Amino acid sequence: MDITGAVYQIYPRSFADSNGDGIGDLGGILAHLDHLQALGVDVLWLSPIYCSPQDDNGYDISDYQDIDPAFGTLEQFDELLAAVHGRGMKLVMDLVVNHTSDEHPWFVESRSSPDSPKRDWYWWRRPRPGMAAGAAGAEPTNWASAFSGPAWELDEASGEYYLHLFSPKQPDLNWENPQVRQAVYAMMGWWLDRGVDGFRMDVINMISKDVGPDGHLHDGRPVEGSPYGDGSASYICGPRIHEFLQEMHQEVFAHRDGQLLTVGEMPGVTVEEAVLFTDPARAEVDMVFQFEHVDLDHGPGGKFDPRPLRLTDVKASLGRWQEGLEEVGWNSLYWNNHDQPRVVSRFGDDSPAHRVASATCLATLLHLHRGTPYVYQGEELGMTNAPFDSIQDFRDIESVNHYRHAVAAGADAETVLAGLRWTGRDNARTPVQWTSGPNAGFTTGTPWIAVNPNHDVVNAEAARADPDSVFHHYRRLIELRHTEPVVALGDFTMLVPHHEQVYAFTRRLGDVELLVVCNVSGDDVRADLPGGWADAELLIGNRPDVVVPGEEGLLRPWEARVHRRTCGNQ
Ligand code: TEU
Ligand code: CA
Repeated sequence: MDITGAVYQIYPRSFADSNGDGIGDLGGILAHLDHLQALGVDVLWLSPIYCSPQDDNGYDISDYQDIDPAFGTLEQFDELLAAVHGRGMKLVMDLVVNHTSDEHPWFVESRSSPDSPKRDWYWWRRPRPGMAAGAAGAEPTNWASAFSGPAWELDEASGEYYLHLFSPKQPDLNWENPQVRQAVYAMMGWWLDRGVDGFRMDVINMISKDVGPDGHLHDGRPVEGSPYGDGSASYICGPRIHEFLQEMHQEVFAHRDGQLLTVGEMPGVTVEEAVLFTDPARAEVDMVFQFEHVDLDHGPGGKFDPRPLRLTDVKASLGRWQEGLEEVGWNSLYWNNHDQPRVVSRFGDDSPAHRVASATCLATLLHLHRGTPYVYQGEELGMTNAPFDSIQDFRDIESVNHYRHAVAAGADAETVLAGLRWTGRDNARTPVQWTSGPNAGFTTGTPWIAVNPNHDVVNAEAARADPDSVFHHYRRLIELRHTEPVVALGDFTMLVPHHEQVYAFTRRLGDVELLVVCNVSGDDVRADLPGGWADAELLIGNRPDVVVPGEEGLLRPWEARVHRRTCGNQ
C-alpha cells in the first residue's frame, strides 16, 4: 500500500445526481472527476453502490456483485473505474460483510426453514429458556442494536430469533461458518479481478462473536434506563478476529500484486489491538478507523447527549495513537465521514467570520499528523452541519429510530432533536454544494434530503475561484504530502500538551524538521514554543503571513502555520 497518499470518500447518494431523480449516482461522480483531480487526491473510496433496499442507505446489501439501479449499472461502474485509473487515481470499494440485507438470497434461503442448508449462515437462536417467543425479554441475549431496540428479531414462522447488531433488515452473517467466509472471499476476488484497488471494510472487527462451544452467547452488561444491555464485549474484536483477517488476507490479497489498500472500520478498537491489526508482518489490514477522537464529545447519555470538548482531550487521544503506532502499524487520519457531523461545526466555528479559518486550521492539524488522511466529500469546501428543523427533515435510520424510541420512553422531543441536530449522521449526508444555483447544482430534480441553504456562499464554484478558500488549502496540504516526505513518514512529537487552545507538534525525517502550530480557538493566543524556528521557512499557513511588530509569536484566531527547517546533526 502506498502510505504517502490521501483518500477522498464519496457518499454516492449525496455527491452528484446526473439523471434528475434527486439521488446521487455514478454519472454524477464521473462528471466531477476534474474536481477530485484538481484537489490532488490519490484514492477514491466509494460508500456502498451495490443492490440494496436502502434501509441503511446501502449498508444493507442484497446483491454484492451488481450496482443498485439508483446508482447506475456495472457497465457504468467499469467506465468510472477506467476514468479514475486514467487520471492516475485508485478506487476502493466498501465491503459490508458483517451483515447482509434481509433481502439477500443467502438470508432468504436461511430464513426459509430451520433445516435450510444456509440456516447456519446467520445467527439463529431459540427464545431465552423458559420464555415464550415474542414475550418481552425473550430475546436470546439482552444485546441492544446500534439503531435502538433489541439486536434480535423474531421470525414468527420458525419461532426463532435472528441476530442484527444494526437494523432488523441487516442480519449478521455467521463467520464461524467457513462457507460464509469462502463466499465473501470469492466476492472480494470478483471485484479485484474487475480492477478495484482495495476495500474499506465496514465494522470488520465485529465479525467474530464470542460464542461458546455449545453455541451459547453471553448477555451483555446491563445499561441503566434501557431494557437492553451492551453486548459489545461479545463482538468487538472477538476471539477469532485476527484469524479471520489473516485468512482473508491469505485467500484474497496475498497472491495479488499491485498496491491494494485495505482499511478496517473498527468501533471500540484500542491502540494495542490496532498495532496487531496493522502490523505488516501479521498481514491483516493496512490501517484501521478508530473512533476515540470522534466519541470524545459523547456525554453519559451517548452520542446524542453531546458534551463540551476540551482540546487537551483531543491531543491526548490523537497523541496516544501517534505514539502507539510509531514503531509498528499505521494510522488513518479523519475528522469526517458519512457517520460523523461536519467538523467545522463540531470542533471549529462555522460562523461566516471564522468558517474558512477554522476549517483550514483543523485540516492543517490533521493532515500534518503521521498516517493516511481521509477527506470526506464537502469537507474540502468547508461544508457545515445543516439546519434540521423537525424530525421530518431527518432521513437516517439511526436518528429516526433514536427519536422514536427516546420520545416513546418519555424524553422531551425538543431535547432529543437538539441532540440529533448536533451529532446526527444526516449532517454529513446533505448534498454536496457545487454551485450557488438551484439545489446547489446537485440535481435538477428534488433532492432526497434538503440542500443546506448556505450553498449560496459555501460551494465548489466559489471555492475554486478563491485562492484563499478551504478547497485550495486542502489542495496545498495534499500537494505538500506529495512533495515533502517528512509529512508522510516523519516522526511525531507533541508539544504543549496541556495548552487548551494551541495544538502544536514537530515532525522529523532525517535532517528535515517541521513545526506545526495551530490555534484551535477564536482568541488571540501565545504559546511558548521551542526556540530556533524564528527564521524557519513558512511552508503553509492559513492566514496572510504578516507579523505585526511586537506581536511576534502571537497566533490569531484559528491560525495554523507549518514551518520547515533543515537541522544538520541537531
Ligand atoms: O458504521 C458503524 C458505526 O460504528 C456507526 O454506525 C456507529 O455505530 C453509529 O454511527 C453510532 O455511532 C458502519 C457504517 O459506516 C455505517 O454507515 C452503517 O450504518 C453501519 O456500519 C452498519 O453497516
Ligand atoms: Ca440520480
